Amino acid sequence: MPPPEKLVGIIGKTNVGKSTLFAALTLAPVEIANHPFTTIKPNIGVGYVKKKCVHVELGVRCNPRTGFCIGDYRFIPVKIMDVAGLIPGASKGRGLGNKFMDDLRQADVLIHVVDASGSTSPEGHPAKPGSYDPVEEAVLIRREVDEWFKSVVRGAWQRFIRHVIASKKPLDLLAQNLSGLSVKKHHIVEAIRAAGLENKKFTSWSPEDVDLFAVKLREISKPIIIAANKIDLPGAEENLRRLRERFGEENVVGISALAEYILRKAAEKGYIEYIPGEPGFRIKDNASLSNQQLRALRLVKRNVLDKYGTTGVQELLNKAVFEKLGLIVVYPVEDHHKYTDHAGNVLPDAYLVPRGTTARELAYMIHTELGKTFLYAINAKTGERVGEDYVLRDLDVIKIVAAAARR
Ligand SMILES: Nc1nc2c(ncn2[C@@H]2O[C@H](COP(=O)(O)OP(=O)(O)OP(=O)(O)O)[C@@H](O)[C@H]2O)c(=O)[nH]1
Ligand SMILES: [Mg+2]
Repeated sequence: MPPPEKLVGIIGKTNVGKSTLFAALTLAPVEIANHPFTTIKPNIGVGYVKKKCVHVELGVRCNPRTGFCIGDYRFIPVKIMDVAGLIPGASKGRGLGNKFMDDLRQADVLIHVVDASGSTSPEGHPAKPGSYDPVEEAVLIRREVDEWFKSVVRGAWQRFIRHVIASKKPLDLLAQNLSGLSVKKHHIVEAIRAAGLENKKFTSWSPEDVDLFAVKLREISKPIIIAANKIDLPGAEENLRRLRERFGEENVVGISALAEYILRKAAEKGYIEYIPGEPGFRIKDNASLSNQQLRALRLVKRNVLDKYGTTGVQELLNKAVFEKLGLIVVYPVEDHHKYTDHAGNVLPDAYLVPRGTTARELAYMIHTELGKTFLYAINAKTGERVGEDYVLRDLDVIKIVAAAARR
């Protein structure tokens, strides 16, 4: 069984472009409209991170089983979820409240979409660009996200604390109670340390301690990257700079979800050649575009590509998955000379795995039996044998050698 697909959640204030970003990433048909609370039920789809494929280095052409290759790049699937929008005070029941956030309990990383042009009111009503402050929006909405997370953790904590005295392994018990939040034991250990609570007995934690732990746990187990959206509109560039100043350069990506959506749609219909993340596109010779379509493409070029280089959308997803989650890409193969599986497919799988994953852990991800009967692995690039503790490197091509399967 390959590693479970990562889940990227899209959150933010209502009417800032979350569903537009979702549609640009997945090309799934979803409702998009310029008023608050268009999305109510979550949208789930598949998007792709983009990475130079190892086939370039190996001089072969690959046959991906999941995802695809275009030119030198491998597009590897991740799950994307778009949910209803928040407004300030959501944790107190304003707008649609924050219960719908429960749909995101399994998310591994969150993309927080902010209207960098300041053209939506706190309640999500459209306004002239520059009317509102995106930094304030980002701060207020993040607070709502943390309030949601705190309320879920408080519930889990109460179940945990009732049984902790009888428990021999309290950390495992806590992890068990928090498993619905897709939280791992190492996340919990880190959060306890980050909250400065490592020397305090669980039974003497105050409600404030639990809340602080919850916020740290959110930061560690569901890191947030900010998508400063609508960079095509006036004033957004300056706000992008301010958002970066406030939240850190590495935590903010300027995007135009609408521009990416227009390009992806036009490419899907065969009007243009466009590869996500590229700085340009080419209108096909035989494309018969209406004046309106031509105008839209010209605006994308002038207001986004010429000014910022790209629409930012691919960079955003890549940063969320590779940087925030610290994942690398490895290619398991069965034939380490031809880089194929048993059916002769070249480089069939590209796995997204955490940095630090060992050869044996990879074997378990491929198949439990392969993990159990693991003997050694072969680094296909060098032909070297490596042991179970070998720590995988980015773009490794690995064959696992195991004892004959027991029947
Ligand atoms: N100019 C500009 N407008 C955008 C961009 N992205 C989205 N929009 C517009 O913003 C409005 C809201 O878009 P949606 O994607 O429905 O927003 P949402 O956050 O999903 O909204 P709710 O589901 O109602 O919370 C639509 O009119 C979009 O066309 C962008 O990059 N630039
Ligand atoms: Mg929406």
